[in-house]
Amino acid sequence: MPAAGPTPGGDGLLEALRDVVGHAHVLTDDHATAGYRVDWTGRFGGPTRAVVRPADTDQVAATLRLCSDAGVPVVPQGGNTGLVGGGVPRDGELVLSLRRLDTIGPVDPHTPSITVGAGVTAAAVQQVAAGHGLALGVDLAARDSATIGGMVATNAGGIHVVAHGSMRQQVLGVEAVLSDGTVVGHMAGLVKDNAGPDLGQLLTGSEGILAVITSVILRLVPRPTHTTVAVIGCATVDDALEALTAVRRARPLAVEVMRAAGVAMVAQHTGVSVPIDPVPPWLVLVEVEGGGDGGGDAGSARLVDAVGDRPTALAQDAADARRFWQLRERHTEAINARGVPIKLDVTVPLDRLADVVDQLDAIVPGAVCFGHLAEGNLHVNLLGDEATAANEDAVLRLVAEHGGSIASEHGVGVAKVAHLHLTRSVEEVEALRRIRRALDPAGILNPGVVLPVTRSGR
Ligand code: 2HG
Ligand code: ZN
Repeated sequence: MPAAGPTPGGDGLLEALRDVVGHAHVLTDDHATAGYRVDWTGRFGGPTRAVVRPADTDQVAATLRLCSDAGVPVVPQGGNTGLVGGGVPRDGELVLSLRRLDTIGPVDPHTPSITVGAGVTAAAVQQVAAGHGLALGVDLAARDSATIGGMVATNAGGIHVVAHGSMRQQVLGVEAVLSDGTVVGHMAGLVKDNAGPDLGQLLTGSEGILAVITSVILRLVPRPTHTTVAVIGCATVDDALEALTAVRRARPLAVEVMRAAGVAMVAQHTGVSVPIDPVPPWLVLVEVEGGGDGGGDAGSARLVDAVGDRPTALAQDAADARRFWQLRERHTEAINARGVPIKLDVTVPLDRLADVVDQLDAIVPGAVCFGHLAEGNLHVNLLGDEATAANEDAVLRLVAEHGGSIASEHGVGVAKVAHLHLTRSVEEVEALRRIRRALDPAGILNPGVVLPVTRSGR
């Protein structure tokens, strides 16, 4: 664990910050800042000058104004569930924790939508939305800790993208603070609003380099009353893709993919058994709306129709469904139990997936590979002797050569900065840099994240 940064006695900035957020919310000692300084993977992190915990937008604005004036770099942080090092300090930056911005509601049942503070967790939104028969369209394994501000800032994806899109598709309004303390945002919450470019969409996926998100209006979707979950065994990648195409007709909420070795590792780690014996090389987990009864359009009937004669385990009850999902969602934790991985999060065009997997197996045969099949989003985790910079480079180049993306849903953070050029042109990166300069002239917001730092330090 990296040590806390120096906190010089009588530091004028820290005193001024204490005046803004209160003494108890400027953390400087090692113990208090520990959970803010290292990311979930244990791979990224560093010392911090202080962790500042504002309670509202005004306090965020005052904090940023002080930091801009002092030229002190700031790392905005939500639930600290990121996996690419974009929300933890690297070199003494101040951590701006948004978790106390946890106002939730109101719900507009007609649009339908909900207004929430940046620090509200995905699980909390789901809980409030459920009370209205609604749901947040994005769901992910880190739901209990991941905050809405962070999820918008990283355009989080998760397990329901096939049905509802990623965070970008849920965002109807964003309030944010620029580095000089200016509050910007459009919180009308209109579904249709083409009165010029959409600043909220610009900030969605900007990873804290353009502004600090303080509040969001999110679209909600109808909450399914019943769902059916199945695990389908597939012999090859092509077979899994055929299953995907068939399953799309059943209007899936989720189509996830796992491999035998990864599933065996999760089963061993969690004690959850694999529902298909013998375990097939590829396992596709599908969830569709609708339960087991209700005639031809019931979820189970649509699924059975789609899977053909592949070996399939159909969840018989909620406990089965939970077990099937654990085999998928607990990959991350099972991987971490084996050591600190290099996490690659790539999109591969579906028509190249079989080729890419063949070549991947030649480069890193031990990689733990799973993900969101419908989007071609593979999570390639390198462990042990395979967790090398050379292998990371080879995998990302392979993906880029096949027209994929080197950062599918976790973002660029600091982890992928050196590889950004593989899928973003020089002109694109320069355009982003210009936008950043315009919005953050002091250059204090998350330096070193997304964009390579230039010789001028910007
Ligand atoms: C998931 O889909 C997350 O479970 C984490 O995006 C992926 O641990 C990973 O590589
Ligand atoms: Zn994922």
